[in-house]
Amino acid sequence: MKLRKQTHAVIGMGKTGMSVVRFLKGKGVYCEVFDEKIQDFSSVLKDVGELPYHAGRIKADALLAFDAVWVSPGVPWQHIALQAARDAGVTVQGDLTLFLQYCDAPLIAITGTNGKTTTTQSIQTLLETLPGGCDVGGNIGIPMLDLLGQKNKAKRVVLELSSFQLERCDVIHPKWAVLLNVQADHADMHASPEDYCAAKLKLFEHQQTGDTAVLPVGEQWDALSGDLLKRGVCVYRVGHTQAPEIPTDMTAGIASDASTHRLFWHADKQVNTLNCAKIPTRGLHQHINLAVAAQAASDFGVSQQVIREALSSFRGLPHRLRFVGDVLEHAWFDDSKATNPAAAEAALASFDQVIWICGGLLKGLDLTPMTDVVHKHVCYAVVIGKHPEPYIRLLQKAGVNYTVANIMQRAVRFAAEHEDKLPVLLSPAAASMDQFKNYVERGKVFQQAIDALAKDS
Ligand code: UMA
Repeated sequence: MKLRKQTHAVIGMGKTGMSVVRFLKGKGVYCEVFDEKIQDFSSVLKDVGELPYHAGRIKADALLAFDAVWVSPGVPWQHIALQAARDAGVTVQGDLTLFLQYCDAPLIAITGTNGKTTTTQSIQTLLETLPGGCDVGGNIGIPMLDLLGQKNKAKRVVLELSSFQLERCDVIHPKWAVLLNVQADHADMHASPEDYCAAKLKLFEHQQTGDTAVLPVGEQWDALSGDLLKRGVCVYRVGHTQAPEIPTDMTAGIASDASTHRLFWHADKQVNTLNCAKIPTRGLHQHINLAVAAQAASDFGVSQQVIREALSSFRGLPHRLRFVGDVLEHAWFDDSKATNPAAAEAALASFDQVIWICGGLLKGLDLTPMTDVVHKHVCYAVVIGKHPEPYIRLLQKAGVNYTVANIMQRAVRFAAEHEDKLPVLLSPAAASMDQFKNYVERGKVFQQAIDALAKDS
């Protein structure tokens, strides 16, 4: 696409929109910006200079005069104005399309419902130890176009990609592509679960001989694996298995027997193992992400000693099943990033019994699949959020005692007062935006409430 001679619209002036504007303006391209929530553009535009801007609901015919429209991931792809522009033949894409046109470094791309950030960050940390290093961007919070503007670009790029970013990109061809899992999420943004899954699978559509695809174990992915193998793609299957020996049909993951969980990955056709007890962060789901990172690092030439040292010192990322202190005889864990039921289920299963703080914005998801895990691992629950009803129904069905606390500070107090001095886990199984700016703020408020308890005790 010859950018310069065209007119461009940028939709959504959050992190992504701002990076698109910076990029386009850097190339001397004419653009106008749209945002449906921002009313006062002065603070937003101070970094990029004056631009024509449009506040308020975007109408169906507003975009027809542009050659290209760049849409932020949080703006629904089915938005009526975007549909009208697509129908009229306007190029409507996301920042990933633009990024791929200008990025010439080998691309490692990570998608999945849960575990993307941990995997992406771990891979970047490991590849950064190689000459030429590794840049990181995407859904992790660093807009990918900002990587292109850097003075010292790394020799490799690792991108965390959400379904929103993938659905608004027609062609992507990563050298090393990972699908961690597909679990229920974002039912409010995608037309169907199939549509959500299809967006994630775009990662593999253009892979060929010389590329690597990492897929979960399980029948669901066998056909895709077969198809990729026929195209000459190297396919790794990863996940958790109950087996005393490392299975020959898996490349990386966790193998468990009655007493031990072993993280494994391959290098030069040799299997490498590490006892999970040596890894400071908890949760088999997190350890699988680390196994994928170890595999990526091995494939790209990081030494086995560096990989082992990194795994053995990994404490986990903030708000992801992180131990945050011992207060009033409870161990407290912050898993605020668990914004869907599957993520919370994995966190609960990493404890024998917990006091569970749950609730928030459910995004149209179904909590019923959590019933057995909640019954088995939750001793008592405290519900936060503006709409506690679905959580109450789940807890009743699971036969678990609960209190509705609504706000975090009260939830933390109720949890602390419980007679069983069990670990307390914030793992909401919900997004945070009914009460907080994002999951990070929710985690910080949780920590502040614990600190306040410690001070008063
Ligand atoms: N807006 C509209 N109309 C709408 C929706 C939003 O005009 O219907 C405007 C808002 O007023 C706002 C702007 O769009 O000004 C926000 O755009 P955005 O929601 O795309 O947010 P960004 O700041 O650009 O952040 C996005 C990702 N956000 C989402 O996918 C929702 C960030 O992922 C990502 O880190 C960032 O780009 C950089 O790549 C966050 C996220 O929550 C962490 N991701 C989801 C998740 O992980 O579950 C997918």
